Amino acid sequence: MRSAAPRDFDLLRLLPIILAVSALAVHAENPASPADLFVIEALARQNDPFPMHQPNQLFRNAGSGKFEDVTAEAGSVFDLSEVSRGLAFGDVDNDGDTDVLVENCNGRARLLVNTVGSANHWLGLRLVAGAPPVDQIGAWVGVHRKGRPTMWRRVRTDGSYASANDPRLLYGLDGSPAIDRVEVRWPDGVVESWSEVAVDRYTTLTKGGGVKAKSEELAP
Ligand SMILES: [Ca+2]
Ligand SMILES: [Ca+2]
Repeated sequence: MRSAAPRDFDLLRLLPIILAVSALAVHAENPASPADLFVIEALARQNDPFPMHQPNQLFRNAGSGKFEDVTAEAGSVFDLSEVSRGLAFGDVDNDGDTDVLVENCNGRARLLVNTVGSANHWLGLRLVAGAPPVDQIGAWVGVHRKGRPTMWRRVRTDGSYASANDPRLLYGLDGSPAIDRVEVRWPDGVVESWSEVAVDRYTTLTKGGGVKAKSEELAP
């Protein structure tokens, strides 16, 4: 086993979905791209103080329902063999890509800082309501762009075992920053729309601050 020092992972323009003992989704760099897999598994060993340790794995979505193992490209942290059980996702440095916290039993937490880069534009949103503002778990948010399918995301923090994710939404915009509007379907069914939302940064959308609208299409 190599050094236990955590290291950045750089998977070049990927959108990971990361799986732990339980499964969850994450958007790292471009949520419009196919999803990849980060797998934490359990394997029992005899006469070992931490018998369930095992290296984690990362899989690239090759499309057509197939995944390829890209663990060897993902940095030395994947050489470690630890008892990983929880994964939490969030953009800890607010640079538009999703970073990953791996939580280990009887061991250090590992923060994997995404170094995928900023070649593509992105949109970051936080959805709140009330005073003090509360994150609106369950809200659906659609980003409408000309000539492209609407990208729908749901505000959520759930996913992996004993872990909670960043409730903010992250959208990859490829090379074009143009957005027609952002449509929010709040948990109580109210629909609002925003036409001016800055890209390449995070923006907080507060319930009541948009234009009341009728949803033109149903969120998934
Ligand atoms: Ca980041
Ligand atoms: Ca980054």
